Parts: sequence; C-alpha cells; structure tokens
Amino acid sequence: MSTYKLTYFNFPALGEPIRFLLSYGGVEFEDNRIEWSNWHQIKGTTPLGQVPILEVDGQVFYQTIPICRFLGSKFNLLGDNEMENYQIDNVVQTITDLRMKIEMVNFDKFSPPNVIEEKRAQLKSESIPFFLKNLEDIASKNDGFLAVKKLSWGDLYFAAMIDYMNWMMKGNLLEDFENLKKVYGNVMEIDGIKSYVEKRPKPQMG
Ligand SMILES: N[C@@H](CCC(=O)N[C@@H](CS)C(=O)NCC(=O)O)C(=O)O
Repeated sequence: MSTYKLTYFNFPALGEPIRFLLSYGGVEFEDNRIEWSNWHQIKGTTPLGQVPILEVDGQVFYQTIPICRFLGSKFNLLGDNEMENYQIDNVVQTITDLRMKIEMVNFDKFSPPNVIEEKRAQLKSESIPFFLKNLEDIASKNDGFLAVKKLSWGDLYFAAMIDYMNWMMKGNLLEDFENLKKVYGNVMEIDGIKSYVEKRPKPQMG
C-alpha cells in the first residue's frame, strides 16, 4: 500500500483540493500542516520553494493542478477520452484564474484601503459573476457536475476552492448559481469528503 504525505500550511487554499482527493480515494495520508514560523527552514527543501508538495512512497510531487490530475487518475476521476479530459482541465483552469484574481485583491498589502475596497467591489459586480456564469452554464449541461456528466477531479477541485474563495470574499459566491450549488453539494455529500471535513483541524486563516 502506498504512503502519502501532504505538506502545506494550516489553511485550505491550494492544499485543500489535494486533501479532498486523498479523502475521496479513501487512502490514509499524513496531513503535514506547517507553521509560517517554520517555513524558512522548509522552503529550501522543496523543488520550487513552494508548497503544496505531496510525497507518494517518498517521491515528491509538486504543482497543485498536476498533483490533482495525478490523484484524479489514481482514483478514477478522469474523463473517458481526450476531449473529456480537456473539458475537466478547462473548468479547473477557469476556477484557478478566478481564484488568482481574488487573491490579488485579498492579499494586496500595498494599495490603500479605499483602492482595495474599489477592487473588491469590482470583483463582486464584474469578475466573479462573469467567471461563475461561464461555469454555471457548463454545469447546467452536465447534470450536477462541472464536466462530463459524472463526478471528476474537477468537481473536487471546485468545491475545495469555493470554500477558500468564499472566505476571501467573506460571502457565498454560489448564492445565485443553482447548478454550481448542485456541483458543490454533490461533492460535499461524498462520505470520504464528509468525514474529512468533520475532522479537519481548524485552519489558521489570518
Ligand atoms: N504554482 C504553485 C503555486 C504554489 C504557491 O504559490 N504556494 C504558496 C502558498 S499558497 C507558497 O508556497 N508560498 C510561500 C512562498 O512562496 O515562500 C502551485 O499551484 O502549487
């Protein structure tokens, strides 16, 4: 049996889709949540000076999306052909683009408060509805899933990232998107995910 060790900080963000996938796969994993205060000692030991990293039988994997796709392959959450795999990659990239737009504002340490407020308002009224409408339309054609009319690693990635984006925006981004709510609900109802969410440590969200 393989061993899995995920190293990331004690918050959801990029670690959470990997935690969701490992929980879905029903494998034991070491959830190594590091402290910011120790980060300077760990940074130099990682391939790009970044986390998450996932060690599988001692082999180091890095870069969140490729790790998720790798686990999706392991746990039968890929599409059935190249077109379906493109569709999954496509929604994952769209979620990532939106996440990065929100992060740029949420973690902006340089702009004055009034500029940050303007940028948050722009996110709420323009970028977020624009990106989510794209995903909502795709989900409306996929029977409660984000792609390929069945559960894929893209759904798990989405649900994990929505929680993180909700936290950054201090609200419920899915409020007006019925099909995306179904996608989220389908993931959160999975036994492995439910039991992980019940027992996960309280994150340090700053
Ligand atoms: N492209 C990488 C980005 C990883 C990344 O930005 N990690 C951040 C935490 S979310 C990090 O390690 N920050 C600490 C640092 O760069 O020193 C991925 O998708 O995994």
